[in-house]
Amino acid sequence: MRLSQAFIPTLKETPAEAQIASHRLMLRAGLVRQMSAGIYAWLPAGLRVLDRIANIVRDEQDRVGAQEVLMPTIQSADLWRESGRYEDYGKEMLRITDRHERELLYGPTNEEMITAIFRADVKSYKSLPQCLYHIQWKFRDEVRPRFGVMRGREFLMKDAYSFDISYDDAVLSYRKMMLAYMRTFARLGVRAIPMVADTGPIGGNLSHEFIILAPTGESQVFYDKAFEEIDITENAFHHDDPADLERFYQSMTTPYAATEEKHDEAAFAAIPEDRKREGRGIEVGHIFYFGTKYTKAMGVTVAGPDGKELTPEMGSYGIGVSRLVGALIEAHHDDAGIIWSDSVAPWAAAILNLKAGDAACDKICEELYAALGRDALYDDRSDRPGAKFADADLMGMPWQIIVGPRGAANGLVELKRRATGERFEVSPAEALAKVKR
Ligand code: P5A
Repeated sequence: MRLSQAFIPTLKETPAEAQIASHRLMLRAGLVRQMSAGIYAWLPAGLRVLDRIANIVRDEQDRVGAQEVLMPTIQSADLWRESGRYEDYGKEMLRITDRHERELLYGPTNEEMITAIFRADVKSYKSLPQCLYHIQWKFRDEVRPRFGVMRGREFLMKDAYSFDISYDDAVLSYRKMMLAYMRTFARLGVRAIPMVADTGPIGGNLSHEFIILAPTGESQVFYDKAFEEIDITENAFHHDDPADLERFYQSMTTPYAATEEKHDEAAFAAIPEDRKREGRGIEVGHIFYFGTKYTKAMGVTVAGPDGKELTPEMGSYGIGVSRLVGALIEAHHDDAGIIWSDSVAPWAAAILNLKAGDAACDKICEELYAALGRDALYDDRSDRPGAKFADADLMGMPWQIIVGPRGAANGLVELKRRATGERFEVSPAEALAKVKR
């Protein structure tokens, strides 16, 4: 993308309504604009990040055998009456009436709908296990939407639903999803810690929240240093091996970790002083095991191996895809702006032409831009260098290829790593080799 033609409305001033860094930076870097309270439009740079996050989430869901579907945003009230949640859900649910006076709602989650889809077509234990997911917009009429996309009213969620024939199998599904989540967050460039949680309106008696650490997090969290020592990418846990899943689950649930609601002072006090960790955390995912809560209420059975009908066991698994855009910024930014990881950055590199119109600078920049294609944001504007440096730092691309007249005359460019500030004087070919993702 050429910056001179791009719709990336960056702001110099800090917007007054934004209280936390990620919200300020998302507005200043031109990622989103608020359309009404808690409802955002995603602009080109923001949408690129949202899509990249969704694709990593998708990839790790597919890897553990979950299958993607797409359910509608609008649901019928009758479906929710079957589970008894239509009344229970209260004011957070956006209720709609159509022209025939039929009651509809904008889905805050999809347990009932997926259960109805399963009920219509699955008749035998032979079709199980099944795990289906979608990445779809949700609406929750939060009393106090705030912090930009972190607590929105309309937000993008990945929600998966598992169906198993026994408690033991359901436990395997739960653990497998926990592993998929740890892999997902590692690829997004953040450390997430699973913490025992309340189940709230989803129900059930087992759930874990995935918390990433950031000073502006909504809740106080307490954990053992052990979580900083586990490298999920190096630890080869196989998701189809029950023994590995057991080992993995133990490593995630044995060391102490809790949010303030579930905090146990005595258990925390027992941890050696130098291993105690405390901070603020952001919930980026939440998984639930709730057994037969929905299948029973909605009359779902399948024929078991002995011919008797059995009621499938379920779990549901959520990731806040749009919240993650804000959460990743909370975790990685500095005074100058956003610091994207290579995996989610809207563009792998910014090309900064410090003297647009200079033949040598233009030539090198055009060649770099042609080689990087869609993965580069080319600052071809005729602004002064200071403005270009500031915008590139604000937008946070992991690499900056800085092309100035002095270097260009000698066939050299400067390559800057946004995260560390390191700079290297290299040939354009060397810069390309480093930057390509
Ligand atoms: C699990 C999947 C559920 O809804 N049903 C389907 C279960 N869980 S949850 O914890 O309520 O939500 C899952 C994740 O969605 C994100 N999230 C939000 N993001 C932005 N704005 C909101 N208002 C919001 N509410 C929930 C969180 O990341 C949460 O972990």
